[in-house]
Amino acid sequence: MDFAEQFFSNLDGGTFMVTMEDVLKVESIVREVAKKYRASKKVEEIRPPEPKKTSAVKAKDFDSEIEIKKDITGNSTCEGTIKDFQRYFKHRFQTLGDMVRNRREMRGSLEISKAKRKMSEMKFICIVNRVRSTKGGHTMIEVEDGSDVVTVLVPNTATGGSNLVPDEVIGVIGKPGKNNDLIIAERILRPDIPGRKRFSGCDDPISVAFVGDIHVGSNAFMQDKWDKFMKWLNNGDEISSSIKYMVMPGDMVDGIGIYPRQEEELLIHDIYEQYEELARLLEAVPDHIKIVISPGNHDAVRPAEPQPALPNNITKLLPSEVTFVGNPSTILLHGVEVLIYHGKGIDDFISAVPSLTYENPLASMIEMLNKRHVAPTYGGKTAIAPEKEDYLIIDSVPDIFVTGHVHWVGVDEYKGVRLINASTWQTQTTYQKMRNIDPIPAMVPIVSLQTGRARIKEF
Ligand code: D5M
Ligand code: FE
Ligand code: ZN
Repeated sequence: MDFAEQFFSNLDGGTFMVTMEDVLKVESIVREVAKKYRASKKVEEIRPPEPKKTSAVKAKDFDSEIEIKKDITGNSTCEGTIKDFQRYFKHRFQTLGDMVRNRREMRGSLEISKAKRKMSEMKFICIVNRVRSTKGGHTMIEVEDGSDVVTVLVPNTATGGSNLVPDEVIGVIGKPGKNNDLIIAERILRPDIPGRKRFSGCDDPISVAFVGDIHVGSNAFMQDKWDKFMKWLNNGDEISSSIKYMVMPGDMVDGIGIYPRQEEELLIHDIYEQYEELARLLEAVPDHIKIVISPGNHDAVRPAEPQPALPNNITKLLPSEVTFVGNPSTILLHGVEVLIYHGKGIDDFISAVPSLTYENPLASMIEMLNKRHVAPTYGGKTAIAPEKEDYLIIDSVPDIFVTGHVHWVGVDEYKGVRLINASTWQTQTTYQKMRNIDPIPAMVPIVSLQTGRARIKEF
């Protein structure tokens, strides 16, 4: 209420509609509120409690059903030749272009070479080459579609015109500018999620826990919090005994040589020993909980995305019942579709789009769903391997989308998709302190696979 009062007293009297720009103008107040909210860290329960179950059904009474739907592991063919890159971006343009084309508003779209000759409204689908802001607060983009390259001015009044990033695929509805070479956009369309996804819950009253960024081997790994978590997992209260799966979206260990002077913050200096220690930690997980591990940028596999699953010389150190998948990957848990992505692409969204910050990484995940791509920009912080298909495209709309990486925690929903950020088990490192990264560690988001209800358990 304090915030609302401050906010509205800051708005000028003539305001009819509150826009994102209005909110950003009072950014300092928003930050203050966010800080207070984070300080309180009381996010145990984000929805009203479910009616109590009469029978005490337990996850261990059900068999696990894990199916891998999409994963680069075993399918990587790229060598990084120019041909590989051509094929990769063609596949991206084709696949995302078709999604944009399917939008009703894009009916009648033409190739750029034909569209730009029109004197009135024109529509085309393109990939963004370059994005820059103008002095007047508008955006200028250069786009192409294989038939032509054009410059488009996206006024800040254009619908959907904010958050443009290089290499994303968009639809443009616009008109010719005074100068023949310039097109003025009225509307930018994204592939987005058509309609609203219905959560395809399973019949069994079981749930999945998300446990990310453990960073074993770092001297900032929180052993005491982990032990507390394991104790709770084994004590069998109503929530913990409903957990059937544990999905781990990367940064299992701290790795070696990941950032400058990392060795000063390592407790375990050998990569194999780090995974051996991880194996010991996972031994405490009850046997009926099935673990799925996908890698992150600290793990021992190629850093370029899509990352294949951890290699054999690592997985043989870990419990044999673990399912190893790539990053990103899509799996079905009891029929519920889960998109697992470590989240490196969030770094690029945050550095490219002023309104996206590390204080709310879920907003970057919404951008990913809107653009149907987890890391569109080539040549930024996320290394991309040009596979023959673009595995970073979100082609199927998941029920649950989980990321880690940003050492934050949160649960949200976008058009019916559960968004999860999976916290960390590493407290702030010197490196993170230097970069002003303030983690929210030792939290476990848990989602019911039956109802889609999410909660966060704090340790
Ligand atoms: O990431 C730990 C934190 O550091 C997380 O908040 C993201 C942030 N991070 C990591 N790499 C970068 C780059 N390159 N730029 C900006 N912020 C970054 P972790 O992957 O665990 O080291
Ligand atoms: Fe991490
Ligand atoms: Zn990471």
